[in-house]
Amino acid sequence: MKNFLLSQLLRWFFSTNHKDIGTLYFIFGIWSATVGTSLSMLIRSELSQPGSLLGDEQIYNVTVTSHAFIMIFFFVMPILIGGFGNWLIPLMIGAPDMAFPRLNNLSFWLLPPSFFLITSSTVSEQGAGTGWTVYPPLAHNFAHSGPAVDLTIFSLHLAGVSSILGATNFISTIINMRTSSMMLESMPLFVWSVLITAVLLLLALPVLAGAITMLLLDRNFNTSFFDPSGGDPILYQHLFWFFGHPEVYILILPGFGIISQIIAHYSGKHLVFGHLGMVYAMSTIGLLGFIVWAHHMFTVGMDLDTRAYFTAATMIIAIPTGIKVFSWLSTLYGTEIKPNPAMLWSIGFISLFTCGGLTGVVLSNSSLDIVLHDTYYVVAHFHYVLSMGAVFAIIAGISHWYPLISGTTLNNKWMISQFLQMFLGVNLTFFPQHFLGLAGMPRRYVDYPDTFFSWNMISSIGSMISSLSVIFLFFIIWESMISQRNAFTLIYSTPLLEWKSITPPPSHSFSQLCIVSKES
Ligand code: HAS
Ligand code: CU
Repeated sequence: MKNFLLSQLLRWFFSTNHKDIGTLYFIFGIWSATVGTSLSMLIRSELSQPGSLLGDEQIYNVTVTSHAFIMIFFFVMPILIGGFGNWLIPLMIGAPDMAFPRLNNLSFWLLPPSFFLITSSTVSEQGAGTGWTVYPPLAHNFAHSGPAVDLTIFSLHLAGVSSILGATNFISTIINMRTSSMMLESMPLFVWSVLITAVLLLLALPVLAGAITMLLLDRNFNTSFFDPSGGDPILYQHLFWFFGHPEVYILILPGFGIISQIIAHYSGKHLVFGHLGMVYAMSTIGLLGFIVWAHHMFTVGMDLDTRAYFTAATMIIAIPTGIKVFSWLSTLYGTEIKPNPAMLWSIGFISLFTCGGLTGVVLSNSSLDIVLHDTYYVVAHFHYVLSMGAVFAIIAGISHWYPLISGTTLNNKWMISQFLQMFLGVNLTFFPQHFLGLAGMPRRYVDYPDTFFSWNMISSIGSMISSLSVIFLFFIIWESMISQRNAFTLIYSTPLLEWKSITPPPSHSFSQLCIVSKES
């Protein structure tokens, strides 16, 4: 028994193996997802009808704040980059492990303390009700006294260090450890997506770290960087969004990569239409992501020229994103689409992400945004690209690679019905929020006038349907584990591009990881 415990301790706590660390990220991310979803249910319960449920505005704001932080930093990022990235990148480029395995271990183990700090913040004094943007002066010590905001800042510091270390590891691995015949341009699109994401992380996160450290100094050491009397609160917004906008592409790019792999696979074409174009599209999105940040700040009193610039620059991102969407569709063109779970989630991703992207283009018009800023229209926009973009990509990836990761298979019929249920749930939740936003319902408010009742009630019912469908997903995963249907895993290499190298790729350099279960 003692030996068993010791071996488990060595395997999981001190692990340097990319698959074990990937598994830890998955477990941690799924755990965080349950916490984040619970918080979202609290929000939707409060808003299901006018009047007060929680009975306290600050508690509501703390709930919204930690919902956002947990979903972004402890669910989507760990699963997409830590989980899928760790599991798949070394396999896809034919490397034995990540470049710095012990650093990889550290990247993961910084997250649980970070999570501990964010949860501590919610129960310290009145909690941090600042929203995930942590804007001063609300986040200053005269509006949020007590340790809650400081704990939030420390949590972000740790999560940031974890991500920066992870990013350096991915960049080093992908640049240096590819099998000798794998040229950069022939790398699988998921690998490309993680490489670009890692570069974004490396450039954006230090700016966030700087901004929140300045805020920490303001709060505790009498500096006045962001103090309205003497300092400049708008400076904080610039710094935050210089990180914040690239961050939204950090959340979606690995999802793009996953969808590309799945569509290439199930279309039977092995390659996405316009492989190289996809690489350029993702790089362009990454690059442009750094020069559009002030579209989050149109209402701060910018001059017209600046507004015109940020509107135009933002709109241009629709072009590379359109290239991606139309390349996926062109890949699917002429193929027979069998209704399997991974494909359903991918097609759901393409259609709903596009809806969210289009409302983004609406918001990028500064004159419209002056009206729509801080309304539920924005909430609808970002949940279409996140809850139905990033989350659909995650579930698509789980459906596709579950047999590789677990060695067992999921029940396909249940997965399809779970998809239909969740598709209904999320659309019912977030589509009405466009109407609420257009009608002027502000975000981050605990209550609303009676006129907004119907759409809010429908939204809350939708959220219940999607939560139930998530529980169904957990049941399906549990069932696959107890039934132990062994996946017959076949990992084979497919010619990615016409390999331009003189030597044929060695057998361990898979461009595509593919699983054929016994059932199919
Ligand atoms: Fe966004 C706010 C604009 C993509 C996430 N976004 C947010 C927030 C989040 C978020 C979390 O300009 C709220 C932050 C907060 O807490 O305050 N967003 C865009 C634009 C895009 C975009 C233009 N967002 C994302 C992605 C996210 C994300 C991806 C995460 C995964 N977003 C905004 C703006 C705000 C904003 C404003 C601030 C609002 C405010 O007031 O606070 C683009 O990257 C989307 C490109 C995708 C498409 C769809 C596919 C393209 C096709 C090609 C043809 C389309 C064309 C356009 C030519 C466009 C199919 C024609 C246009 C028509 C309308 C017909
Ligand atoms: Cu943005």
